[in-house]
Order: sequence, then C-alpha cells, then structure tokens
Amino acid sequence: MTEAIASLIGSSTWKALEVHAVTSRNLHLRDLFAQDPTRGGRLKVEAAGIYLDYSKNRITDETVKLLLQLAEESGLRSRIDAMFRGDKINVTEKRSVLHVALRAPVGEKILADGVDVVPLVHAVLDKMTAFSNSVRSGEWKGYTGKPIRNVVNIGIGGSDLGPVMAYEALRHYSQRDLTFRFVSNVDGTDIAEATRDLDAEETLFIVSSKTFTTLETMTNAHTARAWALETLKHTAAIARHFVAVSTNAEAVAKFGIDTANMFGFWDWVGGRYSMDSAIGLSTMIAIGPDNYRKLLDGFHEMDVHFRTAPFERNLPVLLGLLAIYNNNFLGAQSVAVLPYEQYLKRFPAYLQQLTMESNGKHVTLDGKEVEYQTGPIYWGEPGTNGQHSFYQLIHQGTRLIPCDFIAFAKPLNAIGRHHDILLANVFAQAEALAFGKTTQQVEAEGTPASLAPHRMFEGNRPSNTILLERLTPEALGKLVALYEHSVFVQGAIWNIDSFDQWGVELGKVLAQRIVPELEAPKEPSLTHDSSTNALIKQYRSIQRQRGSAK
Ligand code: G6Q
Repeated sequence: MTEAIASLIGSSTWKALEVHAVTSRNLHLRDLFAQDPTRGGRLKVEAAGIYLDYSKNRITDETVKLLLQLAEESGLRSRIDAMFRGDKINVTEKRSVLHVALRAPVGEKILADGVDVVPLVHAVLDKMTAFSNSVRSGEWKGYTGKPIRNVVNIGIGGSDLGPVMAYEALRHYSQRDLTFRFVSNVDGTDIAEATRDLDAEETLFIVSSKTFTTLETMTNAHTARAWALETLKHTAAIARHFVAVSTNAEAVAKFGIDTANMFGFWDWVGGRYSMDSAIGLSTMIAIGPDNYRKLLDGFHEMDVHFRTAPFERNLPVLLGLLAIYNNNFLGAQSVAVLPYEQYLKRFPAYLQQLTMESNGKHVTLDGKEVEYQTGPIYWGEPGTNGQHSFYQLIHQGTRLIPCDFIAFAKPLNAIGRHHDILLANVFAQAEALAFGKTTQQVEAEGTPASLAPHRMFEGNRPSNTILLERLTPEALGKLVALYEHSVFVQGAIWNIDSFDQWGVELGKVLAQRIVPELEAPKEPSLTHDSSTNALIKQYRSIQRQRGSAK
C-alpha cells in the first residue's frame, strides 16, 4: 500500500482538490464555455465506439490534472494490474476478482490460484451454446415431448438484475417465439404472475444461484417445482424442465436437477459481476450464441481499453474520477443515470446494484473508518419519461445531481421522426442543465418580475453524455464494462473492498429467525425489541382473524 492510500485525505493532491473546489465555486459552465470555445470538442474522449462528452462538468483543465494525479498517487495502475493478474483483491473474502476472464478470448491466459481459467470459461460457454441451440431449435423437448416455448429465470440480486436488464436491452435481437420471464421476489405474487398463463409442458426453469442456498431463490424454485409437477405428475419430469446455474453441484443434485444440465461458474465471479457468466444463460437462449459472443466481445474491448489506455484518455478512469470529484469535492450525494433508449429501461436498476453494493462501504481495506464519503446513490429512469417527472428537481431543486445521459445515434426501431425527437431531447436536457436560463433572459421574454425567480434556471448542473452508435450486443457489453470499471476506479481511490457485500447479510440472518415466529402454532415468546415484537404480534393476530386462509 502506498503512503498516499494510507492517508487519502491527508495527501497533498486531495487537499489541493479541496482548495481547488472552493476557489472554483463561483465558476459557471456558462463562463467556462464562453472563455474557451473549443471546450466541447476538447473535453471528450472517443474510444471503443463510445463518445464521452464530459465538458459539461464543473471542471477546468486544472481539475482534470489534479484528478489524474490523485489516480496515480492512489496506486490505481497497480490496482488494475492486480485485478487482471488474479490477485485476491477481494480481501475480506480472500478471492480473486476476475469477471474480466469471463470475456477473455481463447488463447489469453488469466490465472486464479495458479490455474488458467480461460479454458474453463470457454468450456462452459460451449456447453451453454449447445444447450441454447437445442432450446432455440425446439430439439430440447419437455417431458411430454413438446418443445420449450417459455423460459423462466429464477434468481435474485446478481442472479437476476443482469439477466433481466440484458434481456430487455437486447430484446430486439431475441427469438420472438420464446417467452422470457424473470422471478426474483420471495413475494408469492412474483412467481404466481410469472407462471399463471404458462403451460408447464412447454416451460423451462433456469434456477440461477451461485450458492444454491439463497432463501428467495430456493423458495421460488420449490414453488416452481410443485407448479410443474401439478401438470407433469412425475418427478422424472424435473430433469427436462429445470436446469441450474450454480457453483454448488451437491445442492443442485439434491434439488433433482441433473448435474449434466448444470452450468458452472466460480468464486472469483461476484454476483453483481456475473451477467456474462453462465448466469447469462437466459440471455444466450434469447439472443442466440452468436449475439452472446458479440456481447462478450464488447465487454472485452472495454477491458482492453481500461487496461491499456493512458488515464487521460481512459473512459472508465475519467468517468470514475469525475464521479469522485462530484461526490467528494462538490458534495453531490447521488448520480442520475438517464438512458434515452427504451430498451435500457432496467439499466438504472442494474447499475444500482453494481455501484451501491460495490461501493457502499464505510471502512478501508484494513478496516479503518473512512474519512470521506464513499459510493453515491445511483438512480434513474429512461428519458424522455423522466423529464415529465423528476427532472424538475434536477433543474430547479436545491440539490446537486450529476447526470449520466446515455444515447444511441441510430435507432433500433426507426419510425418517422421519433429518433430525432428523442435525441433532440437528450441534448437539450444536458444543455439546459449546464446553461440554465438567467433572470434577464426570462424577463426579456416578458415574464413579470414576480414570476422571474420561478422561471429562471440557475444552470451549472453537471452532466456526462455517453453517445454510442446503436444498441447492439457489443455496445451493451462495452457500456456495462465501462461502469464496472468506473466502479472499480472509485473503490480503488477510496481504498475500499468493492467486491464484498457484508451489508446484505444481517437482514438475511434476522429474517431466518423471524420466519418460525410467524409460523409457530402457539404464541412464541418474543425477544426482539418492543417494536419488532409488536409487529410480529399484530401480524399473527391479523392472520388468526383470517382463520386458516393463508
Ligand atoms: C451480488 C450479491 C448478491 C447475490 C444474490 C444472489 O454481488 O452477492 O446480489 O447475487 O444474493 O445470490 P446467489 O446467486 O448465491 O443466489
């Protein structure tokens, strides 16, 4: 560990950034653009088919210089090398972090515990390919001899958000005579609604769970099993209608799934970094193996860029550093992710897990309380819908909310003027946020002075615009890898473990304790706090009033 990392806020660059942020407090994007007419063309990076315009951030060349210096001093370069080398950078779980190996081409060598994992990855990919082709072609038959028409992925968290997001994002490329559903919530409504109109004889369940012990997924999987058996009657049918994606062969076999139909992955793939592992089986069935390989190629292209591009032209590094500046030096508490692409409707939800589960940490790698803010809150919705909803607060509220606008120059559904109108809106929003509308401008339009404060826009609100050519499988891979690595950059500078998730554990343990208290036939003696005790009693009492109708 370098000295700079040992004391991030004590480092001279951190201090210089603090002073710089204060002295540039009165700078307005209007002035920055007026002073430098080349700014828009200069503060941008184009690489791997992505155009990132970061000129509408409250930054100067000095800010960028200091941020790049911070990256160097924080040892970012050696952190990147350590990840790609397979070092156990997930220190609290003593694991390598090698999602980059999931998209490495044949012939590349990436070691985990001295073993080259690339051939293992490709063996699973080949198995997924054969299976996907057999489902897509109708060759794979259900127990009664009918081909599969419905695929239901059962999983939660990292075993759900990536698959749903990718399916929605790449729906344009999907085999349209197959229906895809995703069940995650332990709320029975989720599985009930997902299965109510399906024919069990034509339905394949993919039980996706790295551990194969997650309460929600196992509960849903058992319910799905019972639902399937109502129609199929014979337990032998399970092997034709259930496959598993897991690292736990023993539990998979115990469930009744033939381990020949289990698709494996490894402990060096974190749940939220697993959408391109076997967890992507539903994606591959939907879009086909060729498109899936293109998705992996997109990821890989961004991996190579991240690993090799100089920091000043490195997309994930710049995106990560700008996020740090907005968060730690301008005090922004959240980031809005605003895709102007309807197919990316689940992208903000996916990013929420990726960013917040990774960087929502309060201690450094060596367990010391951090002295600075870590991961901001990520949220968002597709444009233009959000414009008619929460953008008001971003434009005229009291909080600073940096925005990531994501757009594609070419539409997948070219209908009339729709796409020009869509893109005009995304450019207009970034422009309005940056430049606002002065009181003078408002008054010049004839607005009475009393209304001018309501109608003026302060502007100076930062945003990035990420522009790609078209939403293809490659483009999605690049976009996801861009954010994965930008999360890494931020975590490396904050010196936190971006790859564990202990915060998810406590609730799981407590829920396991309460379940029997809700189900006990006799009044249990409760030893929680008085609020929890009262809630449990109230629940039981309402349940009793309803009699046995659970
Ligand atoms: C992700 C987390 C978490 C995990 C789920 C599902 O990084 O670890 O979201 O993916 O809890 O876990 P299983 O795949 O083991 O069911």
